[in-house]
Amino acid sequence: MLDARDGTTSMGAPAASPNWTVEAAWSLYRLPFNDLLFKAQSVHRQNFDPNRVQLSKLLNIKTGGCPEDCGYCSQSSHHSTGLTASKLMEVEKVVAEARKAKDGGATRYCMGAAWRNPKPRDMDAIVEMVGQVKALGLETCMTLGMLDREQSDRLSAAGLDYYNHNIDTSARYYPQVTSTRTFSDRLDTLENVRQSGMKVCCGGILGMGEEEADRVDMLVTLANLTEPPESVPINMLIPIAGTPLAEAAPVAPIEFVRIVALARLMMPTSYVRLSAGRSAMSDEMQALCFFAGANSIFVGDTLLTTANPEDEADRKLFDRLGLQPV
Ligand code: SAM
Ligand code: DTB
Ligand code: SF4
Repeated sequence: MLDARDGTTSMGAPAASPNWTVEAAWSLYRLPFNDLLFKAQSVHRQNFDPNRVQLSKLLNIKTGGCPEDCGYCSQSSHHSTGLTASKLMEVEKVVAEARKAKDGGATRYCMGAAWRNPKPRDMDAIVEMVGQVKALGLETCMTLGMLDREQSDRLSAAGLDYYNHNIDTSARYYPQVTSTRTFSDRLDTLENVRQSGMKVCCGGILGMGEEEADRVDMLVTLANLTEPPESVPINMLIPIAGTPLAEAAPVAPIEFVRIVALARLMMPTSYVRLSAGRSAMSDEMQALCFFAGANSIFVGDTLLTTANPEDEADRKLFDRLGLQPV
C-alpha cells in the first residue's frame, strides 16, 4: 500500500516510479537521523550488495578556457584561477590513461571536457576515444557540456554508455550559480541523451550557498525525470580560489549525509556517487555516506583539476570498512 506521506510502501520499500512531491521528500529528509539512515540502508540492501562500491576514474581531456561562467568551476574563463588551458588531448594518450585506470581497478572511465558544447570539428576524435576505451572492457562516460540530438545519437552509436550532465542545484537557485545557460538547457540535453538510448549520470553540488530546500528540490527534479538517472553524483563543493564561490560556507556533514540518504530513498536502484570533496571528508563521514546508500566513488589522486584521496588512503578505508570494489 502506498503511504502518501513519504512516497514509500507500507513495507518501507519505494513504490515503482513514484511521482515525488516536495512534501513527501521533505518528510523523509526531516526524519530523525537514525530513522532516515535506517530506512535508506534498508532500501539500499533490497537493491544492492551493501559492501560493494563501484569505482570510476576521471580524466580531463580538455582543460580550462571554458566560455561558461559556473561560479564553482576552476575551468571557467570568466574567473582568474591560475589554471592553464589546454587543447583536446590526443586519442592515444586518453587510451593509455584508461588502460592504467583499468589496471588500478576502475570499471568506468569518465572523460570530461571544459566546453559549453562540443564543436563539430571535435566529434571525430571524441567518437574514436569512446570506441577505443570501450574496447579495453571499460564502461565509458563523457561529460562535454550541452549536446544536440545529432551529437547524442552519434555518441550513443559509438558505444558511449553514460553521459554526465549535472543539474547541480534547484531550478530556483540555478541562476545564482551560472548565468550563461539555463536550468532548462540542462534538462534539454538530458532528454537528448535519454532519447539516444544512453544512460544518464546526473546530480549536483552541495555547499554553494543554497538552502536545504534547494537540495531537496534538486532530488525531486532528478527522481521525477521520465526515467531517473542511473547514476547520481553528489559533489561537495571544492572551493577554488579566484571563483565567486571561493569563500562559500562549507556544508554541514550531517546535512550532506541526509541528502545522500534521501537520494538513495528516492532513486532506489540508481548508483549514488560520493563524488568531489572526499579529500575534505573524514573517514567517518565517508562511512556514514556509504551507510546512507552511496555506492560509487571516483578513484585516483586527481578529479578534473583538483585533488582526490590517494589510492593507498582509499585502500585503507575500504579495508577498515570491509568494502569491496564492484
Ligand atoms: N563542462 C561540462 C559540464 O559542465 O557539464 C563538464 C565538466 S563539469 C567540470 C562537470 C561537473 O563537475 C559540474 O557539473 C559540477 O557538478 C562538478 N564540479 C565542477 N567543479 C566543481 C567543484 N569545484 N566542486 C565540486 N564539484 C564541481
Ligand atoms: C561530477 O559530478 N563530478 C565530477 C564529474 N561529475 C565530472 C567532476 C568533479 C570536479 C571537481 C573539481 C575539479 O577537479 O575541477
Ligand atoms: Fe565549463 Fe563545465 Fe566548468 Fe561550467 S562546469 S565552467 S560548463 S567546465
